[in-house]
Amino acid sequence: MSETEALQARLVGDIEAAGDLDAIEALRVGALGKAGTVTGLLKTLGGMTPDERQVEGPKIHALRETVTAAIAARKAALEGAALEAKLAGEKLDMTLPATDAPKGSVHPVSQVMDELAEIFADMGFAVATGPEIEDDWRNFTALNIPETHPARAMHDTFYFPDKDAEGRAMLLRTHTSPVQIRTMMSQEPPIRIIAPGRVYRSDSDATHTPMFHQVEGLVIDRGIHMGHLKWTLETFLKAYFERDDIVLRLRPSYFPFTEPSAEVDVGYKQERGRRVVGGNGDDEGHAWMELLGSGMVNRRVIANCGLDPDVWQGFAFGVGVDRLAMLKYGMDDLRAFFDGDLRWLSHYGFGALSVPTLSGGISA
Ligand code: 2U9
Repeated sequence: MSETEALQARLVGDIEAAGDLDAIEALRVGALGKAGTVTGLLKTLGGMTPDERQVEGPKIHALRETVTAAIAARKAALEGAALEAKLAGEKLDMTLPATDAPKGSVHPVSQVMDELAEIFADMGFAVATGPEIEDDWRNFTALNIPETHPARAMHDTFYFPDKDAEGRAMLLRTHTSPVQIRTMMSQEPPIRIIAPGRVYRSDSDATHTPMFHQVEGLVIDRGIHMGHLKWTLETFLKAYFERDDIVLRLRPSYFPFTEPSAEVDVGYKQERGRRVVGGNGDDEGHAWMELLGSGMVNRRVIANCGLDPDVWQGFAFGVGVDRLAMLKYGMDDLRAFFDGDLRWLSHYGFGALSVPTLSGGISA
């Protein structure tokens, strides 16, 4: 074996046995660096006769090529193995929750709306929604609210400057009732829906904001009476406040869209500076608080939607969602609901994964 062949065998053997990238680099410097063994052999070419150079030149150049290729191959193998090891150790479970990412929370109004949808779904009610920009026919006329009714005054309603294509005045809905009008005109009875959503009134003080949230309910079927209304509201409030001792008091009232109409009071007790719903309002230490409006749907409203009021009857009710949230979760200022203050939201907000279910607990 020539000197060149012996050197090649030794170098290739060492390279293939190199355990890491540092060892490879040391071998490269030792062979191909300025003072390297292969570089040294290349330098001997200058001192050779042309005949010797003709024989030795190709051998030494081939040695350099072989050693260079062996180093590159071993380096690639080691780098590949290092990457595999790194990937195996860096396994990322995408199903785990983020730990130090900033946390958002579910607004109490959204939470309460989810609770309402869950409670009413259990009683067979679907959730209906509709546009917040409405026309005055669906918002007022269809609901038996005459032109002269105070609710129509510019003072309470946000009107748009232009009329729609049919010449109807456009406005921001003042209640969610136009959703029920749309449902009655597009669906065959029986109807059982709740309509939760934003409503707008030109009103602003400690207990009124220009935008607030309502949920209204509507049942249309044959032979519906006030007993169905009272049972539904009682069952709803027991589920919502998560207690069985809810007592209702229905007081005669007036709304253009219901006849007869009733204001619904609920018994409560003052405890540690806040109202706690429950008990008979006439009992010692208790009082009544007005909570909902309700009634039998006015037959004129049923007829306005193209249904025969001698065949179809129904009941309806309405309640402020913000008010329901304040009563259950103990907030005292309505305006804070719409400030977007992160400290308020992190205090009163709900975890994104705490979805209300009847089986899992409504507000658990
Ligand atoms: C149709 C027929 C009847 C919905 C009703 C009330 C009584 C009511 C208020 C409660 C507090 C509004 O948010 S609040 O200020 N609502 O008193 N709402 S009956 O009656 C309807 C709705 C639609 C077709």
